[in-house]
Amino acid sequence: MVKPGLTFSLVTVILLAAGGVTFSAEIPQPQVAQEESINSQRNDPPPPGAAHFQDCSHLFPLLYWTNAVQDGVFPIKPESSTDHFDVYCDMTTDGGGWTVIQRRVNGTLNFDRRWADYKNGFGRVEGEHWLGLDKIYNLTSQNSYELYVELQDWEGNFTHAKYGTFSIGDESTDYTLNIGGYSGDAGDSISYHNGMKFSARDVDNDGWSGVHCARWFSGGWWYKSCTNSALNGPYYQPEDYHGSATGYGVYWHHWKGTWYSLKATKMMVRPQNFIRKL
Ligand SMILES: [Ca+2]
Repeated sequence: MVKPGLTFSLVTVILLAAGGVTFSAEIPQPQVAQEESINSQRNDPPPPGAAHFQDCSHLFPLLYWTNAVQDGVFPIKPESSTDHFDVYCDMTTDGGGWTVIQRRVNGTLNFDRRWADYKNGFGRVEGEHWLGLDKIYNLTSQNSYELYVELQDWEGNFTHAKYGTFSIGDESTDYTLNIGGYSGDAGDSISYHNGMKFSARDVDNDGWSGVHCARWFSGGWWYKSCTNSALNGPYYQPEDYHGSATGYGVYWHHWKGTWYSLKATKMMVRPQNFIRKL
């Protein structure tokens, strides 16, 4: 798979140009599915070179120049993280280089959880998961990041919303959301939440006194009063969902309306200065 010497030196040049990344010749391989949750401790040493990749975008040039571009699970270590951890890298959507922070595909994972779970993350990165607010902070505080939201309905349609600016504060700010610069075809259902703190079923930081939005919508989010989007809401199979008669599901108001529960969602981040076309 590895191209001969010329290409390899190009890899080194690109990685150095991308931020002085120290390069070791080992290419982290996508890992096979393992019975390990986000919260479990990793006692094994990091794979060679793994600790040098701050996110999936830093790994992308290496995969590109070795003809190994593919989506998969890779270990990364953001600058402010004390240890490496696994993430799912989307290396194919919109130029690739995306680090996935949230994913719903089949409803097997419960998202109606407490603050500690949203802080630390839950699920398995190769399937449905929430990466965790601390890790999202570690990622988005090391550079200027953008956010890509991909949505799928039950008729097979995909749509997306992209935000040129995305970061969250650390826990001392209750993970305050900083978002802007919408583009895409899904409609803008998150800018409304800019500047809001995160809420979960046991923590009410929303902008509506007397109402606990995270309990009402059954999932953690940056609620205001209350929300234009609920990507962490309850997951419904289409035969079980009957709009307002059922209640709030997984929705994005500006695409399918409030009373349509989506089939799949994916949220992922990438540095703004990522070079799409090498
Ligand atoms: Ca409230």
